[in-house]
Amino acid sequence: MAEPSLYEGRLDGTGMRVAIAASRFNHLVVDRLLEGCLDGLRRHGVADADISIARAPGAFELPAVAARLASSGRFDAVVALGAVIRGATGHYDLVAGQAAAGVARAALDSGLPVVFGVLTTETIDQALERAGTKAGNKGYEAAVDAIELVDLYRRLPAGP
Ligand code: INI
Repeated sequence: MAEPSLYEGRLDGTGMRVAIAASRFNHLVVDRLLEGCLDGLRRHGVADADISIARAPGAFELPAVAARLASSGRFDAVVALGAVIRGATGHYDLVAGQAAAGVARAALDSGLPVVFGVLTTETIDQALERAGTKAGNKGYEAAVDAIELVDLYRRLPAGP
């Protein structure tokens, strides 16, 4: 009996070129995500010379910036980092929803991994917990996800 085919990405980022789109809004939180993301990339073999960082004003702008980076042909993956905090905005749902949908669309349109490293929380404390304190660092996780996906895409059968 033949075994099922299993495709899984490995966590070796050697030689991978990664772009990070990071928003400036709530930079106290997002700068911690950026640190975590850089740490995650470096620890998995991505060279600093292969990392580019673009700063967007807010999470609402991340999809457009990520889409440009993804379509540039210069990167193997894009990581979008931001923090949308309900306490800080009356249009939380709009900003968070557009950021999520837009990042997903950038991934589908470009065919590249575009990872959603955007925190969506009720309070600044919850955001800080996920940016390098009690609950890990979503930027680090996003970096590891990007490396895994680049390798997975290389292994998956190519489309027509
Ligand atoms: N942008 C964020 O990244 N996080 C937020 O919590 C936020 N709030 O609170 O409004 C936010 N707003 C700005 C938005 O992303 C755009 O930059 C702005 O609307 C201009 O298009």
